[in-house]
Amino acid sequence: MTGRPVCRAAAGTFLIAVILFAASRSEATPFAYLTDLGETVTIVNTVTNEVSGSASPPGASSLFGLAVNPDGNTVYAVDSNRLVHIIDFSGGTTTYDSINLGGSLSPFGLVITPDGSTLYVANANSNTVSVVDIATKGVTSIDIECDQDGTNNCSSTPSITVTPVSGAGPVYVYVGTNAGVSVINTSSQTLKENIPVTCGHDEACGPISLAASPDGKTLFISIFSQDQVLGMDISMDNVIDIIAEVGTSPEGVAVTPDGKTVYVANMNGQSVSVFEVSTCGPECTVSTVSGTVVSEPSIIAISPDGGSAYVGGSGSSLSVIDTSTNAVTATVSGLSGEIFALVISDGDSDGDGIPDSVEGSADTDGDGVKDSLDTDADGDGIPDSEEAGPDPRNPVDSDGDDIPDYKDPTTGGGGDGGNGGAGCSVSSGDTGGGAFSYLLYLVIPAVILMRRAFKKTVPVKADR
Ligand SMILES: [Ca+2]
Ligand SMILES: [Ca+2]
Ligand SMILES: [Ca+2]
Ligand SMILES: [Ca+2]
Repeated sequence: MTGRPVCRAAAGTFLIAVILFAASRSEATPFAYLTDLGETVTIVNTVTNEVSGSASPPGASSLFGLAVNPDGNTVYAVDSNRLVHIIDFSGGTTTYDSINLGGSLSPFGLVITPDGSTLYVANANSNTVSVVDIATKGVTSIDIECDQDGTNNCSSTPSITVTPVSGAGPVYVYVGTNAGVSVINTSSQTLKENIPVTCGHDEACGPISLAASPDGKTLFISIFSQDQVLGMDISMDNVIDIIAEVGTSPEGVAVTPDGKTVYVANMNGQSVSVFEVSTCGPECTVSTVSGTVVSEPSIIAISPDGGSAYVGGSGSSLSVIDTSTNAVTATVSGLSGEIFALVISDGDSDGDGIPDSVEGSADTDGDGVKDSLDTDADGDGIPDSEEAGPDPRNPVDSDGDDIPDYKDPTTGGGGDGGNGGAGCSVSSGDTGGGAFSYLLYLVIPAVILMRRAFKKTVPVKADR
């Protein structure tokens, strides 16, 4: 099945620079951004777990999907006026711009490619995905050809995600439809294929939410009506298996940045399921997060260091799960309403130059402070900022054991300290064989979307 660009929408844009955002906002902090079908994007500081401000794009109406640029400074949101709002926080001020998608589209879900160049908008009820070139503001459209029965309803509430978010290889955009999964090849910007998802008596049971593993090998698919999560093996030609029986009515799915753990928000089950990917063979061992989560949990996102899972539902708060204990340990309150979409930007919480997504949430030296907040992660007296070397996104690993010097107590502690990790004697420009590239762990771009149409109905599980 071959996709084709079907139209070129008018890319009318307007630029309005406004400074409306007065709340404190440090570039170093990872922020969660939320939409709630209103006219504002709410901003939550993920270190303090408090609402730290909001952004109100001019002309916005019913904001839906969200994405954050890997640079961490720009947030995009689509709305019912068919605008892609561009909210730029760089330089300590907030400026707004927008791109008109044109036509009669109903933009719903939004993702950005890992290189930050392109937005993909899943449109409701039109079987199309709009493609926005951020640099040129050009808009094109791809027919995802999921409409097999002529009713044109295969994409009533399409979910969307992109993979891989780290590593090399082709980048694909996955769109969940009522019929299955549509795959877009981002290099050719064409439809690659449609993969049907069926349940029970060959009835289509469309994915309600999608999340990709950071390495691009697996797509996790929640099936609301079946209380199941499917795993699609991308590297094995998109073979789909049932991998997890989860709580009642699963919606939002999220994968930790290390790719090891999957969290699932079960709306009618009033619970969050969790499984380690290593237990899946193919069926995974599923456990339930302890503690009380928000009412009707339906969306979920993981902090860039992997240490916290944020869960939203029908109320005006978020539950925060500590991923090291899988217990609810905090609540973000004071949101403006029911959440539609949630994304979290990367940051540098301890200001040592190494992004949270690189540092992670382990506590290497066991001093009770996780690495993303510890300026001397291995406790050897040499600051992380020195041991990391010239490229903090690819920190120096002088002994080549895949443990960077700033986390490796067996290197860098020679006592000569000095400048730029001189004790490690690695030539600059060579991060050593086996150095793991964290470069594109920057953001968790999966916009986790709800389908409120299902909300009040507890589905009947089909016979299998
Ligand atoms: Ca840091
Ligand atoms: Ca520590
Ligand atoms: Ca150190
Ligand atoms: Ca090492």
